[in-house]
Amino acid sequence: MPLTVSRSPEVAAAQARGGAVVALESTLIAHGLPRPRNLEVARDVEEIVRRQGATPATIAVLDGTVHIGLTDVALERIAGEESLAKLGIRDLPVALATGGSGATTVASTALLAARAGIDVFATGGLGGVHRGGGYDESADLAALAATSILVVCAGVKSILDVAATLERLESLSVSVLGYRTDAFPGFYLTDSGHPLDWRIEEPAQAAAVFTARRALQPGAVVVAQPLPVGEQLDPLLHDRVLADALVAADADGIAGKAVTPYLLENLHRVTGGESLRANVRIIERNAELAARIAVALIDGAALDGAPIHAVPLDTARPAPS
Ligand code: PSU
Ligand code: MN
Repeated sequence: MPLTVSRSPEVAAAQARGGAVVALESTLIAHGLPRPRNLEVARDVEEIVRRQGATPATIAVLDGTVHIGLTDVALERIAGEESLAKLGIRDLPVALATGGSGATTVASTALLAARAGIDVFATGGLGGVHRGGGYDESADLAALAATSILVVCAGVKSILDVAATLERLESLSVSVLGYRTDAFPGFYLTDSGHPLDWRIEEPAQAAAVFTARRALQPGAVVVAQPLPVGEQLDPLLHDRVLADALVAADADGIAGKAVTPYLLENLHRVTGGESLRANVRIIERNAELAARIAVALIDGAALDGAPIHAVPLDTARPAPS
């Protein structure tokens, strides 16, 4: 059975003319942000991508069909439907075979985007290794290891064990670049406290690394962009509410794919919307950078067979302008 995908007219037109396209995930709309702000953000982020000269492709499964690019009616459905399924890769075949609907995670969005010929994907924070004794590792990590995609994010959600997640990304040979930073971002926080091996300064460098990666083997290039210090969540507030949220999740017996939405919702509530504000800024900024990278990737490809050199990533050297 071939995989049937429905492209929005906008995405189909962009791909037909070889234009830049940016994939956007729908789980953060359906399960990561509260209603009705989530719908505003979903629309706003698409506009940000368009303003950079790229085409947004928000991805979801509706009534058994993969949608690459959503109409406004479909966006309303994703944002508004109570108890919409959260579809990781393992859930996709079930939804497709049974005519189901759901929002796609980083893992399933990356897979579907790559299958649809989209190279660049913007999200908030990746899933990863959860904290605590029980073993919980997001399927995002294995998916990124297997998929040729460039993902722009603000690191991994700070609800996770960041050190363990970075180790897993290394084991899985996922390329990780800091965008204008030497430190891995901490999602709500500018700096997770963990250093990075590679730093880039310009979107074209991200595009060149992705091109080189694709020539080598499948697997993702993660471009980690931090919030500016002035826009991060107050670190003291962050540490206090996160500790409380983790205890509450444990006490409430939250498990499986409910963990991430539970923790995010708890934080948005107890920070009086401060974590939500930071989360929205992360998504907006990442969408903008992803669009600029997608445009750079198209421009690079138009160099007509010119060899693409690995960019100088050494921070001691000045970045090419
Ligand atoms: N980042 C956000 N908000 C989110 C998520 C990530 O800012 O809602 C979602 C993504 O869809 C990610 C998923 O793939 O959480 C990870 O869930 P899990 O930990 O169950 O794999
Ligand atoms: Mn999990």
